[in-house]
Amino acid sequence: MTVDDPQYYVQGVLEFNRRVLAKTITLIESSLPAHQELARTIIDLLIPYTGKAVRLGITGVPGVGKSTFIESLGTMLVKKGRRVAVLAVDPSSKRSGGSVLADKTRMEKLSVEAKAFIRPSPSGGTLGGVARKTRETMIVCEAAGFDVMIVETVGVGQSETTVASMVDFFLVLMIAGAGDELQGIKKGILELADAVAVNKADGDNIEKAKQTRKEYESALHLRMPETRTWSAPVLICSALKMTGIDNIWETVLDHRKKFTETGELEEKRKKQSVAWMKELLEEGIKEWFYRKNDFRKSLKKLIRDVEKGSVSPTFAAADLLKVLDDK
Ligand SMILES: Nc1nc2c(ncn2[C@@H]2O[C@H](COP(=O)(O)OP(=O)(O)OP(=O)(O)O)[C@@H](O)[C@H]2O)c(=O)[nH]1
Ligand SMILES: [Mg+2]
Repeated sequence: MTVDDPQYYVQGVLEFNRRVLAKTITLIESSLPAHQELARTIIDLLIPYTGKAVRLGITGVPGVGKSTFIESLGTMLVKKGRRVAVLAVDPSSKRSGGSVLADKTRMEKLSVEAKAFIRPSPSGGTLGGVARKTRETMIVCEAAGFDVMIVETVGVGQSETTVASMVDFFLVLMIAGAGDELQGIKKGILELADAVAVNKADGDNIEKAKQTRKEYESALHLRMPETRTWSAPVLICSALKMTGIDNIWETVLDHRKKFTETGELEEKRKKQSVAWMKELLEEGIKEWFYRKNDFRKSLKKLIRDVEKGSVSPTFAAADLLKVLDDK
């Protein structure tokens, strides 16, 4: 089999061949059209082998302890016999030459585990592009037999909504302390949370963490329960001392059990798949549109006209969209 044969990758991934796994992910991350087409075929062939893994998303502001938490949770899960893949969505990856490096060193215990796989965020491009690559990588990892996917993102942009849309369970990490921190949380992020964990509950910080937990509990009570089956609990943990981590994992499993029984998990995943397809479709339409040469010329001219004020934005847009009527 040659390296442009999809079967080479599919078989390698299914056999848990690490070298082929890495090669497949490199294809997914490549921007060459030929690679992307090959990657699409591979993904399509691998999809039937996926769906069983626990998909867990984790967010929190820089410094909250995401990497330390994932290291602790990951090593705990590996000890339980799980295979853990850690992926990241960080569209601002330009800054993260450092972050990737830092994570490699911070997750030093997990990264040497044979049953673990750590892949830093695909770099460059739009959030949509980074998310697509991470979603596809997730599929490849699941097909390879990883049964826990941890997707990490820094909670400072749109990326947490994106990650929440690709996982079964979304965990928001918080830090104990300053009372006004509650106000500092981006509106909407608590809406996404299936659980909140107050991290760094160790040493002198334990009492503060308990206090913060109470504050978040009342903040969360103000919102509607997520579903009839679930309302997000607030937990405390220390990623550093590895306390409370098992409790958080139990919560993830409890959520999974309940959502499986009610059919909500399947429903959630269906919705996510359709939303993903629509996202790709819209992206594709935009790309196709902007690639058209005659369109680009008219666009340039109309931009100048709109700037001058000789044509209204409404008219200009309608005029450009006329190309669609010709088809
Ligand atoms: N005391 C204490 N310190 C912690 C805990 N978890 C993380 N830290 C420390 O907090 C600092 C930041 O931890 P990271 O795990 O790198 O945080 P992060 O959220 O991954 O940060 P970014 O990658 O920059 O977004 C490090 O110095 C950790 O050692 C904890 O549970 N207790
Ligand atoms: Mg980190």
